[in-house]
Amino acid sequence: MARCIFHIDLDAFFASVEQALNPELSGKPVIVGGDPERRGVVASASYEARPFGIHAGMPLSKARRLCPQAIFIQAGFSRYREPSHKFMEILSDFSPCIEPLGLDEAYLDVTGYQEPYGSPQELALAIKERIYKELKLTASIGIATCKVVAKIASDLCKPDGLLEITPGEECHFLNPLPVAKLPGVGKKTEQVLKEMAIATIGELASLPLDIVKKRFGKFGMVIHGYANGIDDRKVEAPGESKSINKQNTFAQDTLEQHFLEASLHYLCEQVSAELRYRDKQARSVTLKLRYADFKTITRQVTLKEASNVSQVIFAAALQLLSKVLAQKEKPIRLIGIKVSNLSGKEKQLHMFNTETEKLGHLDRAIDEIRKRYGSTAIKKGKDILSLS
Ligand code: DCP
Ligand code: CA
Repeated sequence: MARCIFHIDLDAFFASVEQALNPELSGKPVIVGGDPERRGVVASASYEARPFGIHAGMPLSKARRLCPQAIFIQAGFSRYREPSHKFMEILSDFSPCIEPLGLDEAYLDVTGYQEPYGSPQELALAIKERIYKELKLTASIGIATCKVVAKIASDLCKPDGLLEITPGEECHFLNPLPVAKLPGVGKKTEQVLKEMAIATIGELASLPLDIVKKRFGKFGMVIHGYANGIDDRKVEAPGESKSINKQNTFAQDTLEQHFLEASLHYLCEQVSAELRYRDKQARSVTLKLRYADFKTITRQVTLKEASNVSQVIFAAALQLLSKVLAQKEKPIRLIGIKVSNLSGKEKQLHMFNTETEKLGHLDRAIDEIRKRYGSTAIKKGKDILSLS
């Protein structure tokens, strides 16, 4: 039986929460970021601000120039946590098979759960109605037989949209879209495909698999499958995930050691914070590097004892990076970190390991400050380097 998968994404999440909290902002261009006089970028722009060309990631100073009448608000993560929890709770009332992605999006496998509603679209409308009634937020929902098609569909019907791609229609829907719509295809891959005279998903789909595989390796097999509407990934509850991954693709390939280390430090901070948030500790740390020619390598190390302390994870990752850099001088396009072999927080720190214990306290203090004042409120030396 074909699966019925929803991808549900809240529209302009941070900006919409601000509008829901303050009705005076509704219908107006709202830009959530930091202080535009200082350095910072747009985190979320309301749909009223988007016709001015404003999008996430744009420097706030530019956003101010393009839309001076916009209302600028500094992100307050504590204001977004509750609506995010409630959003996930609403979704789990419709199907137990939910996979949250970040704060404001989730996959929901509703196979079999749509019957009482008459159709998947009726079920999706019921979800949208509940979200609006309880949170005063709009959501866009893509419906398809697999994750990748559902995600692209929700993206295309924003804001406040609903788009169902019925079984068998996947390729018809995907074929004319630009390749950049495929998850995982960023500027670099897009450029390489362009050099191969591939601009649309349909063109990628009809390339022989071995050509794509030769050019992009394993990653090529994945995007070729996606381009053909093939994606067997299950909708999995986060509790079931056995690892945490973070990775970063650089704007330019690099071999600059300080930059690589700073990026790695930032990624280690992120995975460690997520471990602490989930009350987990990791025993294995894996470094992933993708070179300019798309060749990808991984190197793994097992820690003496499980940890969620940023500095411990970073030290392990740095050791792996240094070893690789000493062996190979080839520009790098992507760096990633994975922590796995996870355990609960029952593990006690050794009494005598006061240095690690202190670092753990420091991490928790930083988590608390970031929770209250936002992720950019406090930075360690290496992160500042990676941002500059
Ligand atoms: N976010 C951020 N920095 C970014 C991108 C996103 O802080 N560069 C935060 C703010 C967003 C939230 O994550 O509100 C969700 O990200 P989305 O990419 O889903 O963006 P929006 O929800 O704002 O808009 P859209 O309607 O396009 O989903
Ligand atoms: Ca969103």
